[in-house]
Formats: sequence, structure tokens, C-alpha cells
Amino acid sequence: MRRDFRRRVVPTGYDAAVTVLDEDPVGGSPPAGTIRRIPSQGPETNSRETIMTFSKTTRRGALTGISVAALALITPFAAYAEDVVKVGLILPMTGPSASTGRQISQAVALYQAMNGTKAGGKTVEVIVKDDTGVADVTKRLAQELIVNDKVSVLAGFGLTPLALATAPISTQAKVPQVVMAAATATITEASPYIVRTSFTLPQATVPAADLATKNGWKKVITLVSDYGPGIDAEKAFGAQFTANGGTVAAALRVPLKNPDFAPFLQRVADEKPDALFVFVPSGFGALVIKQFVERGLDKSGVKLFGTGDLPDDDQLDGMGDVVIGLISTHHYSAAHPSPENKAFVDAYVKANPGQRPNFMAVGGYDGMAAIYKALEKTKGDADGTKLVEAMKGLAWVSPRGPMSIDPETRDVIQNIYVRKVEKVDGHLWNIESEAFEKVKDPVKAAKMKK
Ligand code: VNL
Repeated sequence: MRRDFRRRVVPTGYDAAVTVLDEDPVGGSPPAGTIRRIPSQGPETNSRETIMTFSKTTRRGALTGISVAALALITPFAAYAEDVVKVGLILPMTGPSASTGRQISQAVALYQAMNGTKAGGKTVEVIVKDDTGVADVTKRLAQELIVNDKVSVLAGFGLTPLALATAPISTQAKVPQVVMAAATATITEASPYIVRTSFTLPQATVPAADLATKNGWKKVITLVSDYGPGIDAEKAFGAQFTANGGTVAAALRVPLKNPDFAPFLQRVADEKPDALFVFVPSGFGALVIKQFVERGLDKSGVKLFGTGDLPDDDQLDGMGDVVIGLISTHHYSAAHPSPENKAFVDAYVKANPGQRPNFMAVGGYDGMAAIYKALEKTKGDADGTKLVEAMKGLAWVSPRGPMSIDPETRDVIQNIYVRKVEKVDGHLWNIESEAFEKVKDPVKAAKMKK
């Protein structure tokens, strides 16, 4: 079934219009169902093999201690090495945020499987490194990738502290840092070499506050992970919801490490707000839902909602029927009804059976798109400053919908969709109904206006 967007303009207070789906998605067949029925056109992928093959043929170490005569024979390989542009992909492949590393690395491999390994006449080689989610490790790996592996681009960055720790390195080395996940608003200000393809928490949260008001909720409690993106979400929600006339009855912050939501949820049960706004990073949503139900809050009438980090597509289908009806605002749903997303989800599922791409995967996929498109523009020149310049103002249709890189801030401009969890053909999906169009990060947009 095809769904088209019909446009109507709704003032949102932050330079964006609203798009409405031309049909009520409730009761309609899900885009994802359609996606699953269409056989994939994309080739099978195996990220590790692709990476290993290119790494071996371009190892500089292999050239040391060889005679001049032998070098002459190797010259074709040396020339080949010059035709390679290396991307150092640093991700939490293990540890509490391992799902983010898995999603992004799989999406990066998929991008190369679907689009080839060439861009601007160069072969793009990806080297994956596991930082385990520890900032000191991210920084050390970034240094090693630049000095030893001679990467032209750093990419990944699963969490805010990891992106921030690396920013001085990319500035010093003049190496672009493509942030595919981390979402604290100020990250792009930490280095002129940072370009972001994920989202910002204020970008996704301001529409959530408007949604709460539209639903008639007057008293809301916010519950966020106590670090950069959580504090961004808490502030953005509070400012917009209060401006709309609502009351934030309590702003609760839960430690990021080994979180126990139970005592905070007890506080919510005692206060009985109309609704509870939650931000937790990808990978933690299922635990929040479990503890919400354990406190009996699902039967208390307190509505649970948040940014799309909560009903994360990586975990959503296992959360249980208790999340049916949960509303959220975000830039990506695996159920986004577009041909680009159908192709992406179909190929992702085929390459990774039993899995579904989430917003982290799309951030990784589009990070590769930005790198490829920049290399096309520079005709293969991998100079860091030229690549960042080339990324500014890029615009394309992502699986998430249309997106661009703000030439002024190097941050992503994209639609933020209103979604609701629905069960279709026995599976849970975030079904989009409306889109706030071309939303900029409101924190930086406010600064630019001053
Ligand atoms: C961050 C933001 C991480 C949103 C997330 O998942 C997320 C971050 C790992 O900026 O640290 O969903």
C-alpha cells in the first residue's frame, strides 16, 4: 500500500511546518508489512570480510624493509593505497551500549553493500574499533587511527562523552568527525570538524512538549538519564511545555550507569501526573517499560511518552502489548512509509535476520552518505578541511525522509515525526502520523537569531 504526504502548515513556534499523512494509519496495513513482503534487490553483506580485505591490501607495515627491486614490483599496490580513503569507525561494540555499535556497524556495511565501495573515484575502506563506551578509549583509538592507520575521516560516536572527548583530536588533526549517534545539542560546537547525521535531543523534544499540550496534559513529570542528552531533553521539554501553559511537577534525573528506575517511578506513582516524559539512551527503553509495569503504573492512568529513544525499534517488538498506544516524537521509524526506507529496511533485515534497523542504524547509514557525497564533491580529495566544507549544505532523501546538513552549524536538519506504537500482523511498530518539517536544532537556532 502506498501512502503519500499531504501538506498543511501549522505554526510550531520554531520555524517548521507540519505534514499530515493522507490517510489514517490506524487500521491500515503497516509500511513494514509491505516491506517484509517485497524481495530484496540488495546483495548479501558481510561487514567484517569487506573490512578485512581492504585492510590487508593497504597495510603500510607490509612495505617496510623491502628492496628497491621488490618495491618496483609493489608499486601497483602503492598506487592502489593512494586510491583508498580510510574511515575510522569508533563504536561501543561491547558494554551497555553495544546495541548502538551493532546497529551502526551493520548499517555502515549495508551502505557499502548497497552503494558500492567507491566514492569520488576512491575506494572507501572502513576500519571498525570498539571503544566499549569509555571516553578515554575513544580518544586513544581516534589518535591511533589518525597516526597509524592514516584515516581521513573519524565516524561513529555512540554516546555524547565519547564524541566530546574526541573533538579536540579532530580539530588538531583537521580530520572530519562524523557523529552518527550522540545527540547533545552542543556537540557540533566542540569542533569545526564535527558534522552530525543523528539528531539533537532538543530537536526531538520540543515537538514532544507540543504533543503533550495537544493531548490536554497539564501536569507532566520528566525523567531523564543524568548526562548531556537527558539534561538537554529535560530543559527543552520544560521550556516549551511551560511556555504552552503546562506544569512540570518534577524533573527527575536517573544515573546513566546501572540505572534503577524503581524509586523514581514510585515518586511518579505518588504524584500522579497526567503523563510521564522519559528520555533514556538507546538500549535502556525496555528496562524502563519493565519497571513502569512492575510499579503498576500502566494501570494508574499516567500516560508514558517520550522521544523515540524510549520505544526504540531495536527493542520495541519485545516490549510487550503494554506499549501499544505509546506516543513519541523522533526523526526515524523503521515503519516510515517511503520507497527509500522500504529498500533500506528490507536489505537490513535480509543481511541481519531477526533484526530491525533503529534510529542509530539510520544515523550510521546517512553518515556514510555524507562521506560519499563529500568525496564526490571534492573528486576524491580527502583533505579534512575540504571534506567538511563539502559536507556543509548537503541534502538528500534518507530512509528517514528528507534531510540536510546545516551549512552554518554542521548539524542535521530533518523532519520530526509524531508516532504511536501499534500492533500490526503480530508485531509492534512506531506508526508515524504527522511530521514537523525541516526542524533545526532549536538550541543553536535560538543562538543564531541573537
Ligand atoms: C545519546 C543520545 C545516546 C541518544 C543514545 O543512545 C541516545 C548520547 C546510546 O548523546 O549519548 O539514544
